[in-house]
Amino acid sequence: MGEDVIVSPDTKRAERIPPRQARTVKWPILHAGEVPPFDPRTWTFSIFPSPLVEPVTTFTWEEFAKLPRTRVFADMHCVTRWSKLDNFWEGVATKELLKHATPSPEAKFVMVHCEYGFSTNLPITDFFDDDCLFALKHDGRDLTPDHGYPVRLVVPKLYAWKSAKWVRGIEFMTEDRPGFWERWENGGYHMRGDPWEEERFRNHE
Ligand SMILES: Nc1nc2c(c(=O)[nH]1)N[C@H]1C(S)=C(S)[C@@H](COP(=O)(O)O)O[C@H]1N2
Ligand SMILES: [Mo]
Repeated sequence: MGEDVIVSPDTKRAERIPPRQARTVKWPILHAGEVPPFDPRTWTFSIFPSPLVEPVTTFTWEEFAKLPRTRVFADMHCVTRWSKLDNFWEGVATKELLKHATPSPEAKFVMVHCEYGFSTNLPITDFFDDDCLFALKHDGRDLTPDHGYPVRLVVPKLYAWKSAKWVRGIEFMTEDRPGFWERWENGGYHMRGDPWEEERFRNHE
């Protein structure tokens, strides 16, 4: 592994499988709804207009694809109890966005918005962690449509439902708000989702 690869801290644990998870070698595909089409002429990535961030920015596909890339080595843990170790991601670090827009200190949470209305919420500190990125590639190849092509978020330290596929934008928030899987009607998944603490469901808070 080259020196420019960020190794996610959880991969350095002596025991890399969180409690009550099992290792999978294949890569399962998991999402609600259909796989969206991708049209590079109309695709955009938006920082949602809000008094919490300046300036308001929208990237075209051409612009987003040209942003500097980072590489992250990380494990992935789905709340349905599979863990896929040794993933090699390439993409745009979430921190890269800070070169284009400045969130105010009142921004404490981020909502990640995806195709077809999917969303997921994160504390801003988790979102801007060093190993958090908008991935375009996995193990050296473009993401497949099923796994989020062209761009997905990867948040190694949290359960994989926070690693939103087919991302189209982010919203800064002062207060936390549930995303898709976090809503009661979709299962009431945990607002944070730390696999090491087994933060699976909100009603276990
Ligand atoms: N847009 C979108 N992203 C999503 C989901 C979804 O339903 N919609 N499901 C999440 C869940 S529950 C998991 S476990 C991971 C699975 O990623 P994979 O299909 O690439 O393994 O995607 C996450 N990202
Ligand atoms: Mo999941």
